[in-house]
Amino acid sequence: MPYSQIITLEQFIVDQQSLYKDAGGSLSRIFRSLELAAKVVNRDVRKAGLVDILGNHGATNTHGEEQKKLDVIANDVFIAALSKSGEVSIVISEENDEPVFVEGCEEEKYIVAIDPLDGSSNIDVNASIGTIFSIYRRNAANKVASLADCMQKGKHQVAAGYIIYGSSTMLVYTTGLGVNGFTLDDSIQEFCLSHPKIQIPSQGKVFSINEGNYADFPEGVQEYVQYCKAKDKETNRPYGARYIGSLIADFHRNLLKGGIFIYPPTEKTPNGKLRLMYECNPMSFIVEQAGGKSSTGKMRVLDVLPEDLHQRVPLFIGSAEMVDMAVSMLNNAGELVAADAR
Ligand code: P6P
Repeated sequence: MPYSQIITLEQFIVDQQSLYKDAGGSLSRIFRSLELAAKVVNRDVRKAGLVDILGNHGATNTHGEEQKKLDVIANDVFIAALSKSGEVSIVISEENDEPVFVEGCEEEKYIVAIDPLDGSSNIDVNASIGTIFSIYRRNAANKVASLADCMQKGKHQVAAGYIIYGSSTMLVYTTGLGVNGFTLDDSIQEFCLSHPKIQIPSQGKVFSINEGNYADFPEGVQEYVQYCKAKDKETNRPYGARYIGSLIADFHRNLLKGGIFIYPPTEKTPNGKLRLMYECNPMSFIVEQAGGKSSTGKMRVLDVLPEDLHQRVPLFIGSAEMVDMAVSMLNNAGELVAADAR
C-alpha cells in the first residue's frame, strides 16, 4: 500500500476525536502516551533473548506470582508514560497492590487500569504476550481522585484496548465506536490501520480452555467441553482446541476468526483466574463492540460492580452464539462452582 494511503494511529485518533467527545484532546493525549509506551516495550520484548531481561525479577506481585523482568519493565514504562501524559489521576496495575496516584494530577479526569504484560509465563518461550488497558472517566463531582472513583462497572469504560507482541505487533482498541486494529510498521515506527471495523463471527469453530483443569470444572463447563468435542457435521463439530496460555493471544485469534475463550472456576481459582478491572472488562468492552458476548457465567461481565481492585471473575468470552450455548449449559447444570465445592 502506498504510504499516501496509510492511516496512522495518530491520524485516526485525531479524526475520531470529535466523535468520542474528546474535544479537549485529553483522551488523545492518553492514547499518544500508550502508543509511545507500546513502542518502548515492543523494542524490549523483541530483544528479550539478547540482553539480560529474561527470567525472573526475584520478586512476586500482589497475587504471589513470580514477576518476570519484562513484567517490571513494562509496568514501569506504561506507568511513567501515562503519568507524563498529564491527563491521568490514577493508574491501577496488576503489578501494584495499591493504585498509583499520579503526583500533580490529582484532579485529572481519567483513570487507567493496565495489565502491563499479560501472558508473562510465555516470555521465556517466545510465545505471544501483550499489554491490556482500560480507561474510565472520574465522577466530575469529586474534585480530587480517590479509590472510590476506580470502582466503576465495566460498562462505564470510555476506551479499552490491547497491544499484542506477536508475529507482528498490533494495537487493537475501541472507544465505543467499533473496534479497529493497527499494525506496527517497524520501518517507520508507526502503528498503521490494518484491521478496520473488526467484527467477531457470531459462531466459530475454536474453543480455548485449559483442559488440564477438567476434573475441577463446574458440571456445566464439563458438559460444554464435551459438546465442543462431540462429532456433529451439521454444527461443524468437533471444534478445534486452541490454548496458548496467553489471554491476549487466544482472545485476538478468536476475535478475528470466531471462537470462545473460557476461564472457569477451578479448585485453585474458585472465582476464575482472570482479573476483572484490567483483563476481563477491557476484553469484554472490545468483544461487545465487535458483536460478541462476555459473561461470568452468571451475568454480563460489564455489569459487575467491582468490590476489589484485583478481584477475579470467571470468563466466557467470544462469538455470541458460542457464549450463549456455554451459558445455557451452565444454567441448566446449576451452581457455577468448581468440582471440589460441589
Ligand atoms: P493457566 C497468563 O498468566 C494468564 O493470566 C492469561 O494470559 C492466560 O489466559 C491464563 O493466565 C492462563 O492460565 O492457568 O491456563 O496457565
